[in-house]
Amino acid sequence: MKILVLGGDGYLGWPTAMYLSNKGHEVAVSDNFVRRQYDYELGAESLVPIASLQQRVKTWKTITGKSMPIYVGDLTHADFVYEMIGNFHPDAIVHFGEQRSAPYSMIDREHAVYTQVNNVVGNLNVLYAMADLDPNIHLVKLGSMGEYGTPNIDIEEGFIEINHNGRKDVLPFPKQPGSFYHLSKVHDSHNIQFACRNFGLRSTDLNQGVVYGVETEETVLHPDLATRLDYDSVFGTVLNRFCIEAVLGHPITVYGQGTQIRGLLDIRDTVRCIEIAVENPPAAKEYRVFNQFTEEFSIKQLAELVANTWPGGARVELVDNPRTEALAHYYNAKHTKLVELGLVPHLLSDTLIESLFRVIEEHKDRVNWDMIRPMVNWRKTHNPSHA
Ligand code: NAD
Ligand code: USQ
Repeated sequence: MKILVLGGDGYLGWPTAMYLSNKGHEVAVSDNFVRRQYDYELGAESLVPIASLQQRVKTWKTITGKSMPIYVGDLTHADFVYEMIGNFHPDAIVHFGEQRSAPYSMIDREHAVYTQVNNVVGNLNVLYAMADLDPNIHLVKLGSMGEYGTPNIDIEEGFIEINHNGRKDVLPFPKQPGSFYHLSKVHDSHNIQFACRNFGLRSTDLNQGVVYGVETEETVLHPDLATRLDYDSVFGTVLNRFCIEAVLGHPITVYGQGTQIRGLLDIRDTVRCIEIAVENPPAAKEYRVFNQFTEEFSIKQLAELVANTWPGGARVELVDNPRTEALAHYYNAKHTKLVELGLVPHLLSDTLIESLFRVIEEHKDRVNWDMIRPMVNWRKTHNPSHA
């Protein structure tokens, strides 16, 4: 298949592009490099050094003989999106190309507006380009488990049957996201579902949990093929951060009491889930939702697991929670559809987080300790000068 990977320079987009290329698909990657720009803005950097996208693609070609065209541009520019899709003619578009940090979206008004415009407008341009150029293209869109929030009932995969006043219907599962970033994903989901109904598009919305790990079969082939690993409190995600904190000898920063529960998955399962979604497309006009995670953990469990696995041991510190999120809550989210289609999960208990520790050890001297403590607070302070 011809597959266009949007956000192909990112943490997950780059390993997915190589994985799909290795499986024999014809892959093109697209990015505007804004993720590298956020690093300059924050004074942060990937723990693992990363090559430019051009160098990555060149090394990939040298090692495997496979070409990977690059489209450089911003998805919020419609002309760019139309030209790219018209030029490459993909069978499937895998859309990773959004601002993906909840704390970044909560810095202030400007960052909230940027996040929602970037994500919602970019996604809308992709939907319109598909409708105008080829409604048969399958959009595989990265959403988030955080779209659902933490309701006091089981979370279904996208839809729930509701009985109300003697009538019943199958309706989108209620959404109660916890940041302006997560809200942008909810808006995307609604726009995609409407575009399927209205323009006859087909799409898979993947509500992905928190990803951990940094190595896939492809990233380890050469240092130029490595993907980024974020540890700063704005872009670093929880399990990656906890492992880095342990190796550094920094306390493991559990927000609140650590009783929050989240769905997680290994980066090797992310790339496989995308392959499964792409190779099993929905029917024309179908909008479907898969919950893409493999296991649930409380944040405290993750902290203890890391502290007990790191040979030197680690101190767990309960930090004032900078976020507005439910602490003690019910959580039981369905996640069977990808397994039914062939996903065999890498479970955390069988996974060598030792391999993550090894990569971190190798690069620990690059860490800027000032970037670890939380620096964004969800509860906006009164600031009349910015009214
Ligand atoms: P990332 O920030 O590393 O990668 C996203 C890429 O998209 C970046 O390279 C960025 O430059 C690019 N991009 C952003 N806006 C763009 C625009 N307007 N035009 C062109 N390119 C643009 O993020 P990631 O961790 O690889 O996440 C990829 C996707 O998966 C995101 O949509 C994210 O919401 C979702 N997701 C990530 C995780 C996780 O744990 N990392 C979990 C669930 C869902
Ligand atoms: N947390 C800590 N300590 C830390 C960092 C995080 O206790 O040092 C806690 C947070 O309070 C939160 C949980 O860990 O309860 C997860 O935080 P996170 O930063 O790992 O994940 P989140 O902000 O939800 O965002 C990440 C990705 C995002 C994706 C989402 C999937 O950045 O792109 O959509 O995971 S999900 O969480 O399922 O919504």
